[in-house]
Amino acid sequence: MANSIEVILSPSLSPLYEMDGKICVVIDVLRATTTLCAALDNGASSVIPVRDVERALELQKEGLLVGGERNGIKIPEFDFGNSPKEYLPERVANKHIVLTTTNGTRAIDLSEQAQVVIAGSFVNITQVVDYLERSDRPVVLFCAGWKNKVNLEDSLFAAEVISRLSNTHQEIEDAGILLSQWRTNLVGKKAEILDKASHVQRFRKLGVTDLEYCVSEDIHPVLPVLIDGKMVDQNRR
Ligand code: 3SL
Repeated sequence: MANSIEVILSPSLSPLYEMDGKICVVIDVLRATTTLCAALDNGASSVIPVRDVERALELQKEGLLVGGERNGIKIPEFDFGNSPKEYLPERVANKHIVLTTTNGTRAIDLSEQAQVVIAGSFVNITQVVDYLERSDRPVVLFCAGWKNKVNLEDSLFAAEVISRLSNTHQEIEDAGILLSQWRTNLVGKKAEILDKASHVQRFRKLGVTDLEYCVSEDIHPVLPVLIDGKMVDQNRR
């Protein structure tokens, strides 16, 4: 029998979903889960998601490197912003990195009831799909969105995962079915769709040039899994 797959299109909807016993895939294509994958693939020992800037600054005082943003802009005291391109091996290898972002780390925080929490983005999509295919637990795809609003890029990723799991998983509610049907009209139109995304417009205003990087498939083949409050690469455990 197929496993079930559900989609949370925005964090504000998350209280409506049961996560107990399920695998939750947190998705923030632009850019938190992409950055998380980049840091782990470039050798970081872990990425520690925290919800507040204040908590991140406390951890920085304890000697940890700290990265992230609010509204797309780096916090002045932080060691890194939220561009995956900043998390280079020479800066992150063998280090624990604290990350706090507007939406992505908040979604991780909200998924704590899940049995397993992993981070997904286009940069590790095959790792995510392979893991879900092998597992026998129900799946929740949790789109981080933008300040509780639905966004195109996370929805696009969720739609792609649903499509790739069509032999093993079945959408059990309307959001998943909606994305699945949307996806059938999308083939070959990813760039066109992303061009309309509100966060891509925001990037343009801020001069952020990470879009192409963040939608490149499988450039960071890691499987970030949350263990004791830290995201670690399952493949290295
Ligand atoms: O909201 C988030 O978590 C961030 O990924 C947003 S940004 O792309 O860094 O602006």
